Amino acid sequence: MAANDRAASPGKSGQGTGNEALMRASLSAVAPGTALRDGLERILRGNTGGLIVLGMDRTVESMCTGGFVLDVEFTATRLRELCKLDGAMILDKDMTKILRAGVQLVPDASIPTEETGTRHRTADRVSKACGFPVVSVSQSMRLIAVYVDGERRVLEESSAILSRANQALATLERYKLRLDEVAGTLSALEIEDLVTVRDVTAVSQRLEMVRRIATEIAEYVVELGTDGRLLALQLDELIAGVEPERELVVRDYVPEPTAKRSRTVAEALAELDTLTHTELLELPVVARALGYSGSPETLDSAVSPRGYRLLAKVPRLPGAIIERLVEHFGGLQKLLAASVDDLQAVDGVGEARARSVREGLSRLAESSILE
Ligand code: 3AT
Ligand code: 3AT
Ligand code: MN
Repeated sequence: MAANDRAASPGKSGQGTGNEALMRASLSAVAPGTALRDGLERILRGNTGGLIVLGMDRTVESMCTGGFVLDVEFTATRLRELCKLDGAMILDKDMTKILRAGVQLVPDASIPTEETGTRHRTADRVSKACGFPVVSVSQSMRLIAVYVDGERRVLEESSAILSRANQALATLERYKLRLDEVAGTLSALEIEDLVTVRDVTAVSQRLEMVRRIATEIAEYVVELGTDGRLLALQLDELIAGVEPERELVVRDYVPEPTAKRSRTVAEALAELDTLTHTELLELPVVARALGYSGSPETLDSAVSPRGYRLLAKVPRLPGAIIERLVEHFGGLQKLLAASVDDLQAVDGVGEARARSVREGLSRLAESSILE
């Protein structure tokens, strides 16, 4: 899959089909910093080629002819030496052992492949036949590729991946700033009970955009291995709290079910996830994903939050208590108006906790209005 394809539908990559997950795991297994990558780089530098199957089972066994049965511990240097032999190498699934070397692989010739060269046609076919990843090191083109069920990914230099990752990171930073803005506005409007569907939708939209670019960067982090440590730290810091916030907004605003329309929190979240990049840019479409009708009038209609998102900002308040508070009071405005005594009417809320909720909410109200 090309980088562009991935960028076009990153929402779906979060869930990951079986193949996507296996490709990610394989890229992680050959990422810089691993012994396998070290071995592959040595093969490249030595100007030989390689064909390595990352797993052994009956199917692989049935495709093996000739070669040597070894069953020795895997090391990068052994990998490089044994690749001087003609033929393929077979590792165990955990890549701790070299099971065979110098093997001629004979996959079913009826398996279609568009690769050229016997090594690469074989890699493609074997990956399709056995389900294990297959790595090729091309001698003539000097590149390393991973095949997973016929999908081929060429490994790139860390510097090339990093420069794309850093561009994505800069975009993420911009998206995050904008998200913080609209989320701050939403909090202030919630305190004053002036929220419209448009404000909620804008926050959901921005959360989704941040999440998608973050997914893309997380894939670079996998590919970069130890070269991506700094990137991973920056990513974690930027997206802290984004995933919970995404759910809290939906829990606050998903419309009560009516005869015509009903949407659960999980459905709304799934719906947001499936929006294409273009759909995500249109507020009415995002509003519809949340469960609203999505007409222009709807965007300007008033809504009130249940209170999950702001309660989550009160320190040390367990989820079960938040649930009961929302259920008891039925909305943020009532919670804001509740006295310490009122709050204590809720099961599990003693005087100390009632005070801390009261103070927490008052502090949020003050800071939101000042912004
Ligand atoms: P050399 O002595 O190295 O020439 P070899 O038996 O060691 O012969 P290799 O495995 O090094 O053979 O393969 C060399 C090339 O021979 C690679 C490929 O272009 C061609 N070749 C090998 N097997 C086949 C095949 N089944 N069909 C078409 N070409 C093949
Ligand atoms: P290069 O890009 O030249 O490295 P290629 O796909 O052009 O790869 P070749 O036909 O030149 O492949 O073959 C190069 C070597 O690949 C020859 C042999 O050591 C290995 N190889 C090719 N086919 C098989 C196979 N079926 N099983 C094991 N090793 C193979
Ligand atoms: Mn060749």
